Amino acid sequence: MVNFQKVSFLSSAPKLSLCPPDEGIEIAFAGRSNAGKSTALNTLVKNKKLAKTSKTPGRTQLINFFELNEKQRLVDLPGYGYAKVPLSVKRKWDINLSEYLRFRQSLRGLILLMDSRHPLTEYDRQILMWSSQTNLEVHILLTKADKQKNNALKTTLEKVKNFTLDPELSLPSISVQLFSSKSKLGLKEFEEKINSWFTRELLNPQ
Ligand SMILES: Nc1nc2c(ncn2[C@@H]2O[C@H](COP(=O)(O)OP(=O)(O)OP(=O)(O)O)[C@@H](O)[C@H]2O)c(=O)[nH]1
Ligand SMILES: [Mg+2]
Repeated sequence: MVNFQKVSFLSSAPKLSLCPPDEGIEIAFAGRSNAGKSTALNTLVKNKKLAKTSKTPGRTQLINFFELNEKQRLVDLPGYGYAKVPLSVKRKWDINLSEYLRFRQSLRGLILLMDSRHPLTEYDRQILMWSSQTNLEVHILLTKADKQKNNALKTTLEKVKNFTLDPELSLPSISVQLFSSKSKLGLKEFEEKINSWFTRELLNPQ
């Protein structure tokens, strides 16, 4: 079992070439701006102040690395789809994000967060395509589940699951769950997923 509370901030980087050495295992959090990435990371490590969160989209603008131990890191990525950023900045960031996702060797798992009220944006679909091209494993968190009724949540969960299973897209197996940092719904399932990604590699190093 990984001790998530032993986490500490390591460094921030604007792009792949400035990231810390590409060794060990990394699990990154991606998703639209304001989806709840930084909050979910904080919920996982039980420290509300570790990753900066904000009501205003666009809070996280660098790739932030958090170290669990010498070989294991959690990575908070900037959100995409933030309308108020100039197009030129957006384009640059798209390149930086796609480079990180496609070429980072230590990246072994991606937590893709989608607000459960607005899942599967164009950009979410793009990320799923990039991940399938590099065989990157993805686990989807449908966040802010505390903001919706059970029926609506069930429908969203089915819709996203069906999308990942669409034979025309031939995506690799992707797991999906409901999550709330506020009510802690789904926290155990989320912890277990991350744990399994980290520990599997320690048992069967590549
Ligand atoms: N109700 C509710 N609000 C949440 C939840 N998770 C996050 N939020 C709120 O959503 C807002 C955005 O959260 P962040 O964690 O900063 O979002 P982010 O995805 O890191 O955003 P960027 O860094 O801008 O990409 C904050 O006001 C959070 O308090 C949740 O589970 N329930
Ligand atoms: Mg953030």
